[in-house]
Amino acid sequence: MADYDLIIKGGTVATATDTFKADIGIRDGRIAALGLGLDGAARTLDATGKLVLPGGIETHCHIEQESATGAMTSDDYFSGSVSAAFGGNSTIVPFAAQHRGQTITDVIRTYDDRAAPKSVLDYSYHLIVSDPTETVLNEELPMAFARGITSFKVFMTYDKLIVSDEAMLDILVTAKENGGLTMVHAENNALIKWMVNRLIARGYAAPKYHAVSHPAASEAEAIQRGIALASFVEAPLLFVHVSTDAGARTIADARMNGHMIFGETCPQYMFLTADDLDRPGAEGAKFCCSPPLRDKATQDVLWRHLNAGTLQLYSSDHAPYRFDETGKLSSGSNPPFNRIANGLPGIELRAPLLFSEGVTKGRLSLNAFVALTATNAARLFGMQDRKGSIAIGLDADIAIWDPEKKTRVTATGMHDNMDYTPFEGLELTGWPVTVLNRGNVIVDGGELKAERGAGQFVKRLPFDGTGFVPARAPEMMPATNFGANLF
Ligand code: DUC
Ligand code: ZN
Ligand code: ZN
Repeated sequence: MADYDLIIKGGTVATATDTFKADIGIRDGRIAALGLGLDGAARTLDATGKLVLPGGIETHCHIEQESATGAMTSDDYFSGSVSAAFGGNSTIVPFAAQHRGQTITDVIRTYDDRAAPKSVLDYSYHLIVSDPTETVLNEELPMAFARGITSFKVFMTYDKLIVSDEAMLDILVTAKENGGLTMVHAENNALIKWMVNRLIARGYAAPKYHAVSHPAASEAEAIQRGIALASFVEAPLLFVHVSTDAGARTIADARMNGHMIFGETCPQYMFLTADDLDRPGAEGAKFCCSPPLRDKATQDVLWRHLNAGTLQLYSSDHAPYRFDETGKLSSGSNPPFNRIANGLPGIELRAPLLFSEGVTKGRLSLNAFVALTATNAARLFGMQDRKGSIAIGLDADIAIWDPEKKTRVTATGMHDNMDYTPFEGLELTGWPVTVLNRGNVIVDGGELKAERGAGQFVKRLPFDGTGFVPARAPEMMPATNFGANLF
């Protein structure tokens, strides 16, 4: 009998901390051995000249999700997970959205029904909580955490999703007490609404005014407020899709002060700018997302924040709405900016964009790339016992990258259910040519090898933040409890 089911031979392995030559022996879906000259497998993959990296973990994507205004994303759990797999990912964590009036139990059941028969990748969900009733806070969220769904997102903007500051405090405390991690969309609702109303009233309705209506000040203020609330109750808080220098610097400052504050940014803020919203006709609608695209100076500064560790996550925020009446043009062929579905597709390009622009061009180390695309997500979202690195005992979730492979991005080359890509025409160097999930080859040589529904639900651990929570000097411990058991 063979010692291993599969050996990946001759590659250069990289983790978030180390780069070394090793073969990888895989047995029963897990990494069983690492070493040179491994032998005795039913099957061998030759990785000579290739990089052998942990499979990506995409923890910010919207798949088979209704928005608060009723629009359905174009990708379901099959096309979304397939596209993610072709982009070097082994695990996805999309959102399971509660709309007001829905119970969390129903939401989870709905998403289980959507994901289990279709996902080719292992998956979990973050809940979106828009209706934090007493039952949700005291019964349903603790129940979801116990089921291994240990993170959820709340919104500081959008009338149909926004939670008040008081509700946010309740939510943060509930998460803290039950081992959950709160994620937040931080933009100032009043400022955006005020801008939208004035712009539309004065006839400034073209897509480019979407960026004008969501100024950097809106993000900066909401991040400051979110930090004030979270640090007051000493709860961890993750700011998603950070798009401004002011926002990122506020996060860096909070971390410097020892608060459990984390940040994520996305490829659209690093590779596109608000100028893309000013393309002819309605084309700019393809680039409407919130927070909006910014400018070249912000791109440069976000690279620095990624390298400096201010932002631990880099996610696609894949929110696929087609450029037709089902998506971007649901309010007509020339919609005002405030009636365009918010979001860009990009789940397949997330890691290749960062590899090409970061690793290939020398702006990011290979180990930082691994941390940003896999390891940090595993640790922040409670999957570190199974995923996010290459080590004996972990799931054999692996992406084999050809660092020389050149790809010209086209919409038709993508495997999602979209009719455009905002990254059309970019020339990339480096691509994940073979992808494994729990030892099974799911993508190889440009072909899908996985069965629909082969992915499994990942029961995640409570948030613990080991290695991520900033060190805090004892004199900086806030004296907020005043001896009473308030939170
Ligand atoms: N927030 C997201 O995270 N994605 C799409 C739109 C939004 O508001
Ligand atoms: Zn958001
Ligand atoms: Zn999103």
